[in-house]
Amino acid sequence: MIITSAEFRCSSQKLSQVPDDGLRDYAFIGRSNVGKSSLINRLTGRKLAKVSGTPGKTRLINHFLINKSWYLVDLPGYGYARTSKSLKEQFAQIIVDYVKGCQKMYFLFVLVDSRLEPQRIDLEFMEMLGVEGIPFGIIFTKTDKMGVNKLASNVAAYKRRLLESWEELPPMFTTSSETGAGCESVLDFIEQCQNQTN
Ligand SMILES: Nc1nc2c(ncn2[C@@H]2O[C@H](COP(=O)(O)OP(=O)(O)OP(=O)(O)O)[C@@H](O)[C@H]2O)c(=O)[nH]1
Ligand SMILES: [Mg+2]
Repeated sequence: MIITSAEFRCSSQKLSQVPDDGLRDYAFIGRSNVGKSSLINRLTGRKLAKVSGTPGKTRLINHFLINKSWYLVDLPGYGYARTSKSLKEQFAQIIVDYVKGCQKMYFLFVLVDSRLEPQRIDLEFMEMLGVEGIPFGIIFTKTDKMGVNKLASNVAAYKRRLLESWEELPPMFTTSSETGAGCESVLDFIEQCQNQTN
């Protein structure tokens, strides 16, 4: 898919403020600092989303209108809290409301750092998505930070871990916002979704 236009549409503090125009949302979620905003910028080839080396940069639900026909949605990260907090408390209400309640969210990309072994918070989050029947895929980020062999073995280990509790694996992508690797696959996937009528 070629992106011909990408523009910031709005930042929402709560679900009721999300654009209500029937256009589909493709949203990006994951732990703080995993690279959600960077990937949105790389996919669009524009500096749309705010990026920072300090976790917790994105605090609102940000809608970017793509090709005047669908949205990329940048969400706040989760898991950025003192360890004394329970897992549940590490998910801002805004995220839970959006993910569970947004009718126009068509697909959710869960971003995980390709360098790390499966993290409990991500696995629990995906578990919740499964229970709620929310369609999602996994994007392994920051692949430029390691060699191809290490990446392949990390992804294989992740799949093995998922297959302990899932019958089927979700769609998976490996990306780098630094080099642009894997971005085309993500856009092609969205294009296929856009070609589906429901
Ligand atoms: N090397 C490398 N660095 C990356 C990549 N993606 C993101 N980063 C860096 O990781 C840091 C966090 O990136 P963000 O895109 O702001 O992460 P985020 O997930 O949006 O973070 P929050 O909004 O805080 O939840 C920044 O310093 C980025 O430059 C990547 O693919 N490769
Ligand atoms: Mg961000």
